[in-house]
Amino acid sequence: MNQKQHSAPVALRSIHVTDEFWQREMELVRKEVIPYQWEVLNDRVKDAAPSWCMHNFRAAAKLMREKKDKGATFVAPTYTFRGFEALPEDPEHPEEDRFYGFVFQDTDFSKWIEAVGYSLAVHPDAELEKTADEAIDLVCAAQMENGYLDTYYIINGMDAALTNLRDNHELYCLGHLAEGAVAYYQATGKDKLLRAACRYADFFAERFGPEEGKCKGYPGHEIAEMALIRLYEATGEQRYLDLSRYFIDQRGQEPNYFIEEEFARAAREGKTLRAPKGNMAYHQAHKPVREQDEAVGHAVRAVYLYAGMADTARMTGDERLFDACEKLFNNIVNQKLYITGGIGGTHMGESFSYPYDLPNDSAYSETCAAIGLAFFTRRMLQIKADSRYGDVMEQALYNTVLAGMALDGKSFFYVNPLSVVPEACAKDERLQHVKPVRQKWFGCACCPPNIARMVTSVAQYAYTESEDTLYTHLYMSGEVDKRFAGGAIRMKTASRMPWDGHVSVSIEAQKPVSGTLAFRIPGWSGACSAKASCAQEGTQTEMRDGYLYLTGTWQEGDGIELDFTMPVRMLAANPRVREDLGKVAFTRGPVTYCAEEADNGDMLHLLRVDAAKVGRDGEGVAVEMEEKFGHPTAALVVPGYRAVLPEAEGLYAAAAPLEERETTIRLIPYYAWANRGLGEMSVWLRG
Ligand code: FUB
Ligand code: ZN
Repeated sequence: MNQKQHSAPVALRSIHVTDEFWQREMELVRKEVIPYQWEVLNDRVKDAAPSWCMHNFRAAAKLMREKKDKGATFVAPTYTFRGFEALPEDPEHPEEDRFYGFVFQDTDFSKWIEAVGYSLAVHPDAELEKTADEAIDLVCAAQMENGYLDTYYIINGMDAALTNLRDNHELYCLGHLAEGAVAYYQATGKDKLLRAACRYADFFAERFGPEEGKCKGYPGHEIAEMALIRLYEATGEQRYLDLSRYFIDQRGQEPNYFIEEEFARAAREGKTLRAPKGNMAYHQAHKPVREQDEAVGHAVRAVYLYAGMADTARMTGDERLFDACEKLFNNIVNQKLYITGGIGGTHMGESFSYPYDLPNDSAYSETCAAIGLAFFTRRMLQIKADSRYGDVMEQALYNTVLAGMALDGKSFFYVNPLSVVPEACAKDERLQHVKPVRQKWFGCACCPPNIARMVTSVAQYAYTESEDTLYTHLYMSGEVDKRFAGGAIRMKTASRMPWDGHVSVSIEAQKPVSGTLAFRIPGWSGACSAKASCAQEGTQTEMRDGYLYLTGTWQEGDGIELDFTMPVRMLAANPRVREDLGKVAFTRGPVTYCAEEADNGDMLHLLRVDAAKVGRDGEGVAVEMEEKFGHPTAALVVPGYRAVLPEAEGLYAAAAPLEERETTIRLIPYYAWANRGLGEMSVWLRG
């Protein structure tokens, strides 16, 4: 691993996004999602599944207060398991002392405060900050003296804390809390939540580790690994890096902690357990991480782990760990990635399926998993700027991540299918997990707040920096400030991505400054040209791993013009993917397209693309800019046919060529589907 290539995300304060496309998304989150989510966290939204999140913090804070007031006479509740998801018997009258919701319900707050932090970093808002500060006061009031902070156990009985790391998410809650706390601290300079997160992390750092007598466990749902690195980077405290590394090194080692834990739990409950029930691959604990070369198990857990592995590999220079990340990345790309940038082929365990099993209508493709894939690939880019990682990051962001949220920011997808027939979703129990329209909220609300934190921080996926290089991974209009050893520059980008491949970069600088500007050459671009006009001669150009490096002395008025051709691409899947054989899908730039009933009528399976007319470079497809979705989008108009239904309704007849009539097939960006009511959708079409 070449240390010199490492980079870190540019601070949000140093980036000013003015991009037509991303600015709209960011404003949606700021104006719609963040306030809406706060209402949901407080169970004030009719027709949306209650969160119970702030209710739980209130209940835990009350317990803590009572403990303080009553001192020695306080009797802590004894652990009562009320289910992985505990709901009130009478939803109208929840009991104020009870814990409700999923065991990880605290993370609804943590993700919200993280998005708030990112938003405040670029858009100060005194009222929002006040609400956030009050929420933080409540959360901190729920923290125990020893630093422990998970309302599920605080309320249900601390005697069982740390007895089910595999399923009960205490370390997941730590991870999200740390991520939220760092974001809020970096935005506001207020460290109350950061101190709480550190105390909770310290609680684990004191109890977990290789030393004798310490717990040998690790997270059942990963995220603490990358969050602890973030805490380490924010505080400089070595113990957080050590703990993250410990979790990574320990996962999947023999004896398997989760199996031992399960036996211990059974013994504690007076039960006899013959064989453990847990599936270690689901938790990526089936073998040590450096030996893992296939992405398996719960998809969100997996990519969160890989992100943590990449972080740790970067921080420690661990080559074997990086190699494992690289193998896992390749495995995802070569065998397990939907063309929409989604991952997770099966709803069974919300998991990766076996190689090349990528069903379209029953896809799971959880929004959080695509977000996790962006986490992982951005971290791989931080180790090594290689456009293969950037391509996948971009594919996930522009397609499945954005599809997770309606264009008005008011409803969300958890599952992101590539083919939908509403009647099938309603009547086929195998598709119970697939919703043909976005939902206002979810009892298990992991995805919407994850979108909020992703979109508000998207600029940190566009730009990373090392001491001497500013990397551009995604193109979005705006400005970024970069300080090199010899001075600072402001780099301005003008781009109409994802609809147009021309990118114009200009430099502002008070004096000439030497440094390197690196630009990603997207894998989708047919051809690319770059022209730098610099006042000072001698700019060096180098192409490496799909990045263009321009090294020189930059001064006011210098500019770079990048041109990426953006052909319409008609793609076929590897024939090993049974579901897609004989079908084609369309992409243009980073955007994947789909056909919707609103444009093409129902029974989309009757459509067939005229591949010959489309042509090798997609020249037979018309690209039409339209305003249909409240912002400019490019639609594709594809030559094709529609099969004519026979008059006879009987099932079978002698085989004969299908009667077809010529038609055009209108495709819209996948992220924009399901914004025009109920209807069919399909990414893959017969071709
Ligand atoms: O377990 C926490 C979150 O809930 C997971 O990341 C999601 O897949 C959902 O199961
Ligand atoms: Zn989710």
